[in-house]
Amino acid sequence: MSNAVVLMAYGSPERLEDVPAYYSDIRGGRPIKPEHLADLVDRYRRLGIEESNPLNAITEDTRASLARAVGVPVYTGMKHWHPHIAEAAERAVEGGADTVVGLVLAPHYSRLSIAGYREQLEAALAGRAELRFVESWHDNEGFVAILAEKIRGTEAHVVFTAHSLPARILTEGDPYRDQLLETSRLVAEAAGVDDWSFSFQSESPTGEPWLGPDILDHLTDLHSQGHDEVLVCPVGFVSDHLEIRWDIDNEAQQRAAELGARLSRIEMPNADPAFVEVLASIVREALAPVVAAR
Ligand code: FEC
Repeated sequence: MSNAVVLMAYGSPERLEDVPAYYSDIRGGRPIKPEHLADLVDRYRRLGIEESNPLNAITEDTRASLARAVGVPVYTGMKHWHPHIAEAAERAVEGGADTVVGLVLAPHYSRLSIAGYREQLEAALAGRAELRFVESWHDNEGFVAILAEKIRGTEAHVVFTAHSLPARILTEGDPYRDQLLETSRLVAEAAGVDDWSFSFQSESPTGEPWLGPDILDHLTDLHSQGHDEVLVCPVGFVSDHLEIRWDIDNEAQQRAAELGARLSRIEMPNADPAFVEVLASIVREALAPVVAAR
């Protein structure tokens, strides 16, 4: 009887030449306009990923630290790049696991995000091991405490952010936005911060309406309300990657500069020991009934 963890992340192209195949995987085979591909290649080039890629390196650090913390094999599975979720599942089964914890490095559930990770993992395991899938950990006390620590005492207006999704999720009863607002409220309360708001970021050009407000419009609105100092706390993400280093550090920073406002952001949890301990506690909780039954 043995356990394993499949730790899942979005995935990121390792080299610039991987970007077309990576984008095609994200689009699920639907057509990509050449100007959108060129724009994406340009963003990755300007972040300097030719040599190495921050998201993949951070995920590997997190994986190794989590394995040490829980004393169980942890395999990385990427949704849109290598090693794919199916490869991680295969390694877990080959390693003799009969129970697999599926944990995504994204705290909030949506049918358009977390459900996709689950489907890939379930299909790959194909009943060969019991799956204990963590659907959401947006209100985890330890996670909330880590973020609260990063904004406590700030004089700036705090803007919590997360990846936008197509607006149709609201009519489909998806909990994504409610969970994001709950995390934001819990973090603000724990930090004793009253001056905060929420906005989405990183909308994709798919031709349908996405959830708003987008951070760039939101910064303009905040400026017109007299907020000239903003601290961005991206609650929907946990590591430094394209959506942080480009969309916040570049685009939002530029918009703030145009407005004459100051924008800073919190350090992402990445593979910090306190954050790895939060992940470890989630894994232990998921395995508790299994351990008790043995
Ligand atoms: O650093 C990196 O290389 C990867 C950064 C990255 C993360 C990420 C997280 C989320 N996404 C979510 C939803 C969507 C939907 C679409 C979509 C498109 C993209 C594209 C890139 C990209 N996403 Fe992403 N996302 C990251 C990167 N995302 C690149 C394609 C080009 C572009 O739009 O700029 C639209 C798909 C479609 O076209 O049909 C929807 C959600 C998350 C947060 C949860 C998670 O991490 O899984 C939700 C990191």
